[in-house]
Amino acid sequence: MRFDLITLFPEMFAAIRDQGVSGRAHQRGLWSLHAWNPRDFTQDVHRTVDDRPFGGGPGMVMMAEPLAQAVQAVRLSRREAGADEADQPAPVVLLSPAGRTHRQAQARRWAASTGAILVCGRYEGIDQRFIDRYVDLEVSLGDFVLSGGELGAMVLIDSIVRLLPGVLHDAESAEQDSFNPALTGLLDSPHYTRPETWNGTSAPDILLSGHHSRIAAWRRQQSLTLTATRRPDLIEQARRSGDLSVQDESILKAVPPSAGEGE
Ligand code: 9WO
Repeated sequence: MRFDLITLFPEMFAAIRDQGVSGRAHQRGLWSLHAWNPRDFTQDVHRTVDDRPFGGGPGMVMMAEPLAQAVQAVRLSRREAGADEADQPAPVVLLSPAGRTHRQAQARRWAASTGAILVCGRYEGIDQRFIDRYVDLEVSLGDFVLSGGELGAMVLIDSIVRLLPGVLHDAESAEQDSFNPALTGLLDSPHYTRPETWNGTSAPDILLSGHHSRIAAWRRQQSLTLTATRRPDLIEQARRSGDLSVQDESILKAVPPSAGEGE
C-alpha cells in the first residue's frame, strides 16, 4: 500500500512513518509514504503557493497550479512504480470538514486498496477549481476545523495501516477494538493490569477469577452498558443489524436512559 501526500509540511509525516504500530509496519515494508511539496512545483523565484482571495476576506488561498502539477507528478510516479494500473489510478482525496465522515467501515475498505493521494490544505482553503478538476473524494474526520489537512491525513492513514494483514502482533487486538463488527459495533469494555490494587482501588474480581466464560459475559455487559450510556445511536444501529441477543436486550433494560452525555 502506498500513500502520496501533497503537503507544505512533509516533515510532519515522520510521526506516523517512524513511530509506533504504523512505524513498525512501514519499516517492514507493508506500506510506503511519499511526500510531495507543492512549492517544488512552482515556477517563480519566490516559490509562491498561495495568493489573496478573490472577493476579499482574511487570509490566503492555495493556488491551483502547484497542486495540479504535484498531482500529475504523483500519478506518473505511482504508474512507474507499478503501484497503480493505468485504468485504476489511486483516488485523489482531500481532507476537509465538508467531506464524508471517516468511519471504521471505510477504513476497512481502504485497507483492501492500493492507497491514495492525499491533499493537505493550508491557509483559508484551496482554489475550488483544483478541487473540481482533481479531487475524487473529500473526507472529514468530524465537525471541527484544523489549521491544515496534515493531521487529518495522518489520522486517516493510521486507521487504515493498522488493519493491514500482519501489522498488529496479536491477531486478536484489532478484533476487540471499538467499532469492530465482531463486537457488533459496540464500544470496548474497560481494561485493567497490575497491580491488583492501585491507589486504594482493586481491579474487578471477575477479571482475576480465571473464569473465561464469566469474564466474556462481564465484558459484554460492560460493553453494552458503556455504549448505551455514551453512544445510544450505536445500540440502535446494532439492534437494526440484528446483532443484539435476547440476553443483550435484558442487560440493556437495566441501563437508565441516557441524559444526553453524547454532547
Ligand atoms: C475548510 C472548510 C471549512 C468549512 C467547509 C469546507 C471547508 N474546506 C476546508 C478546507 O479544505 N480547508 C483546508 C484544509 C485549508 C485549511 C485547513 N484545512 C482543514 C482540513 N481544516 N480542517 C480540516 C479537516 C479535515 C478533516 N476533518 C476535519 C477537519
